[in-house]
Order: sequence, then structure tokens, then C-alpha cells
Amino acid sequence: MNGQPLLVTCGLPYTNGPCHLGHLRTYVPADAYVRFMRHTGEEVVFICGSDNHGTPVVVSAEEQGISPRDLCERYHRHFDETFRRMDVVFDHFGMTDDPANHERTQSIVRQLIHNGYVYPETVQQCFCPKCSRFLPDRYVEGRCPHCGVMARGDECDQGCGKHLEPGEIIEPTCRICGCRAEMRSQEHFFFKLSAFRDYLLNYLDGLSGTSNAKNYAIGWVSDELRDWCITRTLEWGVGFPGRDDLVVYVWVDAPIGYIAFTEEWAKANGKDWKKYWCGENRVTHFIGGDIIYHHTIFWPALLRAAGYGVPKAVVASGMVKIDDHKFSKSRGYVVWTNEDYLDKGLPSDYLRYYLLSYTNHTKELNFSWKVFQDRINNELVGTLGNFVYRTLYFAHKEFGGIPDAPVDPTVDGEIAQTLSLVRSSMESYEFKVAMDAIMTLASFGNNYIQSNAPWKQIKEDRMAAAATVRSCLQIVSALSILIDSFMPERAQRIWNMLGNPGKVCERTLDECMVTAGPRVLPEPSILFGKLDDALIQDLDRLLEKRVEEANRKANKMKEISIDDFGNLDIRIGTVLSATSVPKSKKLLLLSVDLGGEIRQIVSGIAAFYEPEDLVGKQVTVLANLAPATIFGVKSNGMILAAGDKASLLVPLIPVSPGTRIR
Ligand code: B3M
Ligand code: ZN
Repeated sequence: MNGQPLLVTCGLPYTNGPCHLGHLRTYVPADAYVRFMRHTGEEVVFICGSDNHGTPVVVSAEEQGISPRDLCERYHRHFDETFRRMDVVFDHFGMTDDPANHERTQSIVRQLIHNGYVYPETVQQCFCPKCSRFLPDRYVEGRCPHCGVMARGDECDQGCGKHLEPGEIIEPTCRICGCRAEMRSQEHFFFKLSAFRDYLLNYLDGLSGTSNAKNYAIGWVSDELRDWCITRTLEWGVGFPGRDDLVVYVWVDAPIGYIAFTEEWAKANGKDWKKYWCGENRVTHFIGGDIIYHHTIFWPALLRAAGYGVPKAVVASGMVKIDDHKFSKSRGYVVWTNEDYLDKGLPSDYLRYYLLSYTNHTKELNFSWKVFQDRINNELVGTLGNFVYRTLYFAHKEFGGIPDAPVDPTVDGEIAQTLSLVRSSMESYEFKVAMDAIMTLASFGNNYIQSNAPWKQIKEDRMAAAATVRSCLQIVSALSILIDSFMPERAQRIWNMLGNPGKVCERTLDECMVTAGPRVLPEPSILFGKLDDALIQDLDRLLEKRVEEANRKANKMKEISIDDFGNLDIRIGTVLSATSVPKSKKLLLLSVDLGGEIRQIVSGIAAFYEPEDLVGKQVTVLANLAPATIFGVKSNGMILAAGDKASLLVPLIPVSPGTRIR
């Protein structure tokens, strides 16, 4: 509360597909944080919007045969509605394709050019001869030059996670027609990121947020900073000033959306956006762990270069797994927010609770319906709901409401202690610790009511029973304010059952300690209902079906002729030596005797085999794969392996090296 209001943002969802659990893992904690900060008396603006540009959107629109703008509007509405249904409530939810963002982006790019941080350079780009066009970003697929895994044009999304510059991907093919891409030269514009090394090291040192964001970023800056190509050959996007044939890279105009949306919000609310973005500020970005690079390196450098203030904090969430499998829409390991959850009639508060209390914000969250059910039934129903209901029920039945009695100082002490732990945890983005502390208070309440047994006390000493009930009601009241950030809908219900007027979200934390009553209360209702086994089995089955479906699709490969097969030169070879590849945890460098020739082959099997165990073993080699350079090492062929553990294909009966597979 230092006069400067807090501005909190969430990473902008691409408008190319529906909202899923991976999104919520970032948005729900961000929303809880904003609500909590408001309870502490902070002025907070909560800004988000949809990310409409770039190849994620254009490729999807092209595949669906609709215009990018139509696709964007459809999913923009979808996200806006879905977030509200999850009680994730932004002060403004904009679109990066709206005029405010086009204008702000062009103004910033002009400023960058004016300040000397943008330069032209002719570079090699992937080009599809069949579609006769350049292939930016997701239009091209191939292998990562760093780790050798299948990658998209601008990002190694399945492997090492590195950002790839145009033209870097190896063995590029066109995503639309599958044709092998060619390299052609073209003039593009680069942002001088490399000029910001010292600035960034100093900036990152003072960056708040979660340690994962800061530490990754410091590692990357210390490693190497390369200039970023900030233009693309696309029709959809924000035009690059002075060039009709180029738009800016989506990672330029998307974060600038944070500023443009603040402007839109400020305009509608009579505020000054500059207060948030020019000079010292309190901007806090909540993002997924996969876009740390963009938010801690590229974005602050860009802001600095254009003369804007830089973010104060970056809070990055850990990855989501589904039933122990890597989250993957194409493989069916996904939970859709509407289809699988809200549309089944499940309450937003349950999923919010699960997401906030499952594990630390920066750790991996392994979702399963069974664990979800257990947590809800044992904790929300068994502990929190039980305590609130039995207290309110007893108070209503025996005293007609809140009795006139003092609150036990031990109870006050317990509430105060919880309050301070919740506060410090929320301030350090430890949402689970905060949620656990609140549940501990509910357990304390259960023990308190159980050991004092007001149903016995009332028979001998009505005043003692009244004091117990009054103390428990104080805990209920504190719980209602405390859980509001996490489960706003249930918090309001408790607030109403306590006979309070107005909205609990408008109360400050200090009011947890305020003694309410005496007053008459209505009969309470049950707060949380159990999730039954049949429902959970249904949901599990739905997930299984989706995975089966995805497998079927993936296995439906193109039919090939015997001649096509004849084009594959697959041979058995004997491993002569195996060594690790410097700086890579996944790769081994093998030298393989293919009968009459020795091949050097890089293979991504380091995690599963000790190099010395491979020497002398026979392996199967695709020998006529075009040579490639992986991690700076030449690779000439591919070792064939199957499954997640890279099980090597070996002949049952040894054959002489070089024997062809027929
Ligand atoms: N649209 C989504 C992602 O890569 C991307 C975020 C933009 S935040 C400025 O997760
Ligand atoms: Zn990679």
C-alpha cells in the first residue's frame, strides 16, 4: 500500500482452441492472488485478454477453413465466458487484434527503431515450394538443432523447450502439405537483445515472483543472448511499420497487449494507464512455466529499449500432467474446462480448491479424477464443510443464532496465527501453504467443538455452551473471509449464513478478528456435497476414450507401396563406441559398423543406456536418412527404438554388420 496500485496480468490464451486445465493452473492462482491482495486493502487491477495473432491462430484457421478474425472472436468469447464460470474475474479482457493494441505495438516498434535497437538483415527462411510461400513458426515442423527432438519452427515444444530462430530447425517440412521445405533468403528485422545482457543480469537480480522464473532467466542470460527476429511473412498480425509484406512476430504484440488492455481499461474507468507502465511500477505477470523466457528476458529488454517501465514480478506455474502422462491435446491427455467439468454440473470452487491446494505453484501438478474426488470428499466435505455446518446448525438449533458470549482467547490466538501465515504465504505465492493453513484452522475448529462438546455443556451450563458456540462461529466467520480468495462462491454462502449483509469480497482481513452478533440466524444448509463414485468413473472413462481415440488417429498412417518401403535403407550395425554429447543430457554419439563403412550417429537414448553397455551390441539403423547436425555434431543415420524407454530394435539371431532389412 505504497500509493502505487498493483497491476496483475495472466498470460494471454491463444484463440485457437478451448480452455483446459493447463490454462486454469495459471489463471486460478492469479485470480486468488488478486482477490487476496484486495482483502489486504491493496488497489489491484487484473488484466488479461486473448492472443489473436501468430501462426497458432492462422494455421488453425486455415485448417478449419475460416478467417482468422472469426476464429479469434469465437474463442475470445469462449475464454471470456469460461473464466467467468470459473470465477476468474478480470477487470478487462481485451483482444490483441483490437485497434488499441495495433496502435500501441506500432508505436513501440517505431520507438525501438528510433532508439537504434532494430536492424534489418537478410536471412535464410524455410519456404515451401509446393504451397509457394514462406513458412514462419508453426507452418514448419522438423527437428530441434539443440536436442534432436521433433519441434515446431519457433519452439522445441516436445524436447528442450528452447526458442528457435527462423531457419534454425533441421529437416524442415511444411505443416500444411508435408513437403520438404527449401531455404530461401529474405530480409527481416532483428531486435538487439544481445545489447541487454548486463542490463538484464542486474534487472533479474531484483526481480520478484517465483524462484523458477528468476533462476531459469539468470541461467539463460549468463549462457548466451542472441538477437531476436521480430518480423514474419504473414498477412495476419500487426503490420511492421513501413513494410506491407511483414507483420511483427506474435511475441512482440502479445505482451504489448498487456499495455493496450490497461489503456482500454483505464479509458473506460477514468484512470491513467501511464501510471502502470511508465517508470516505477508494480506489474506482476502470472504465466505458465513454458513462457518464462519471453517474460523475463525478451519482454523487459523490449520495454527498456522503448523507454517503458519493466515488470516487478514474474510468477510461473509448474506443468500439468494428466494421470501421470505429459499434458497433450493431440494424445488425448487433456481435461477441458467446459466439456469435462463445468458442463457436468461440477462447481468451480471444487476445482479451484484442488488446483490451489494440490502442490506448490511451481511444482508439477499430476491431475487425476480419483485424487480430485478424495480431496474434495475428505477435505472440503469432511473437514471444512462439516465444521461450518455443525457449528451453524447447533447455533441455530440451540440459540436461534449467534449467542451473546465472549470468544475464547485461545481461539482468537489461533485465528490470528492463521491470518499471519496465510498473509505471508500469499505474498510469496505459496498458495498451497496458505490453503493448508486455512484447512488447519477448520480442523482446529472441529477438534475444538468436539472436545468442548457443547451438546453436553448445554445440559449443565448454558453459558459455557454459548461460549463454545460463539468461539466456533468466530472461526466460521474468519474462514468465510479467508476462503473467499480461493472459493469465492462458497465463501459468500457462509457469509450469508452468518447473517451478514453485503459481499464478503469487500471485507478486509482484519475483520476476521471482529466479533459479530449476537443475532438471529436462518437455518443453515450443507456447504459441500460429496462426489460419488459413479460420476468419477464416468469422467475417467471419458478421458480413457479420448486417449484411445487419439491413439487410433495417430496410428492411422498413410499406406505405402512396397517400392516406398524399398526406399528405406534399414540395416543392422554393430556399435563400435558410444560417448555422451557435451552439454546434452539426452544424446549419445555412436560409431556404428555398417559393414564396409563406419557411421557416426547421434541418438537421443542417453537417458536409458550407459554408453559402455552399448559397445558390441547390434542395432537397427535407418541408413539413408539425410545427414543432420545435432548439438553441433554431425549425425549420419538414425538408430531405431520403440516406446517411451527407447527400447532398441535388435536382431534375434546376430547377423553380419551391414545386413539389410527386407
Ligand atoms: N499466447 C500462450 C502461451 O504460449 C501465449 C501467451 C502470450 S502472453 C503475452 O502459453
Ligand atoms: Zn530441443
